[in-house]
Amino acid sequence: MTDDTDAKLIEQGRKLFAGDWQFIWASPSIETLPPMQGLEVAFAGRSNVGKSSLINALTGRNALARTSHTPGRTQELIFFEGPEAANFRLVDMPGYGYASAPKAKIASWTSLIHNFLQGRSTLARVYVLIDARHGLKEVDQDVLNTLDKSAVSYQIVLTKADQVKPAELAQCRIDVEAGLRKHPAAYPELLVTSSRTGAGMPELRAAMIKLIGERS
Ligand SMILES: Nc1nc2c(ncn2[C@@H]2O[C@H](COP(=O)(O)OP(=O)(O)OP(=O)(O)O)[C@@H](O)[C@H]2O)c(=O)[nH]1
Ligand SMILES: [Mg+2]
Repeated sequence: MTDDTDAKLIEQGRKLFAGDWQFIWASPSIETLPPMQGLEVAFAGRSNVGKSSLINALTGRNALARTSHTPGRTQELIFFEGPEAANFRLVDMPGYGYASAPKAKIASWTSLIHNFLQGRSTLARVYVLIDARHGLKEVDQDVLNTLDKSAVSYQIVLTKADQVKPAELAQCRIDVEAGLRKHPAAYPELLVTSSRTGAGMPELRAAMIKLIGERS
């Protein structure tokens, strides 16, 4: 890609995400999803990794998605819609691997996440968020295995980059990239972000513009 196209995608991304974003739907179960329409991009990851915060940082809105210090804040699939003409939605997912939740709840969230990731034709990409302080865990591998079996393209996004030193971040990248070699369906490159500083947001927005271009 040339620098010119890069700059163009970044500018288009800025515009799309500066537009009007709204909450449209919350699904506690796979039976209550909104009708499929346009394209969707979902944010998956362990509890507390920063999925809801990332949606707020992308859209430049403080409280579009609800965030919390305590894990388990998002308990449903939450759909947000961008400017009408774009026909593009973001899906905030419940976190997985939240150990202190009741067992039945964990089981129902896990099946909701796995079912959604496998059976939604409007789902154009899944961003799997990994905390830059913690790296890939076994529960992440389970989700990557599910994604490998589905037809959805997915990419890893490191979060909370502001919380680690450059050397730690570099090591985390190396470790996650090594872990991804077992997952040929994954995008080999990682995106590095911080919702706190805004790092990586222009690139992530541009990646979604590129995706919309490829899929329409
Ligand atoms: N320092 C820092 N903190 C962050 C960042 N992103 C999120 N956080 C914090 O991490 C905590 C969890 O953020 P959420 O966005 O609620 O995480 P989540 O993945 O949606 O969590 P669940 O909905 O419980 O699965 C909050 O206290 C956020 O302020 C970041 O980039 N940097
Ligand atoms: Mg959340």
